[in-house]
Amino acid sequence: MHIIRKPGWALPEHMATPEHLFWNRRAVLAGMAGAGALALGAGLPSGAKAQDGAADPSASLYPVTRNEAYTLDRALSQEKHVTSFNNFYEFGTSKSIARAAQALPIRPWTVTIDGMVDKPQQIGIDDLLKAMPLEERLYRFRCVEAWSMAVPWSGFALSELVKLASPQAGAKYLRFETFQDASIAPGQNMVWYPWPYVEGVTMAEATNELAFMVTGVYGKPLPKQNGAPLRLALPWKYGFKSIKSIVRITFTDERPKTMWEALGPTEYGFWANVNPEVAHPRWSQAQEDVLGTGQTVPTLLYNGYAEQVAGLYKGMEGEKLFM
Ligand SMILES: Nc1nc2c(c(=O)[nH]1)N[C@H]1C(S)=C(S)[C@@H](COP(=O)(O)O)O[C@H]1N2
Ligand SMILES: [Mo]
Repeated sequence: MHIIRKPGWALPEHMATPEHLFWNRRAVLAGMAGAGALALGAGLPSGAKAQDGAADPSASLYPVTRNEAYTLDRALSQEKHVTSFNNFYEFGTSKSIARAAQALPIRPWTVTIDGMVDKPQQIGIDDLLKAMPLEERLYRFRCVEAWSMAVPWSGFALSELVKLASPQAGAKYLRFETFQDASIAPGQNMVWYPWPYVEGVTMAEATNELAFMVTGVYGKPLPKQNGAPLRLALPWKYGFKSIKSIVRITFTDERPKTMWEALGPTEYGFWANVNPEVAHPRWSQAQEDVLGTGQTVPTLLYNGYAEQVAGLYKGMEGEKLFM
């Protein structure tokens, strides 16, 4: 296995509460049964095969032109690692959910844009892809569990979706919601999680140049295990902010209650900006294991994006910006 060596405290089960140590086993078993019953999932030799984009109706859109403003000082992670080492609790709490995630139907896929906007709408993903200017960006990615990767995402600036929605003056936040269907996603039978997965950003964060809606990776449509057909990427924040398989985006004047904040308010806050000097209550954030390399490197303030985002947080010293 390529899976990086990790101390026990960093296992995903420890992201939440202790009863999971018992209940997860049931959920994992349920997940295996679900995937086994699927013709598509069964018989796949590996997670890496499971994201073949050939059947995806958006396949002909990729690859898209790389935006050279967003490149990296480090090697890209290998595709096989990015697409087979995942966090997607809807499909189980282990990293090996790629096969189970193939049960998610991604067409038709409707995204609801609502709340405090002049143009509320329900838009099919293929219409959204046509309306948005697609580009590729190379981004760092830093999980709160102290591992990282470097990824060639395809997609569009979140600011373009904000324009499409035409927010009203009072809108201060965007609230994102993942699909909810426990018949597809066995993890959603774990009833102590406040499903659906919810994340949020401020309007200033949403319109920051770095905020990116991801629809593809490695020059192909996004694999289901990575959050197809639409996920968020906020490279200066911990990975749990990059919500997957989004069905609804609500503009609101209330700060969204995120799923991880609801589960562990003292460990996973709203801001979740990367800072090597502010430890998680249970582990250091000073370093990160680079996925697939066996290397550990120092973590950077705002994950290396301070220049673009530090200004967003001026005058907010009283807030817990780094949790
Ligand atoms: N809906 C949903 N989105 C999610 C998660 C999840 O469990 N469910 N996990 C988050 C976490 S903790 C991480 S690190 C990233 C992982 O993305 P990847 O599997 O593409 O690496 O997805 C984030 N988005
Ligand atoms: Mo994460």
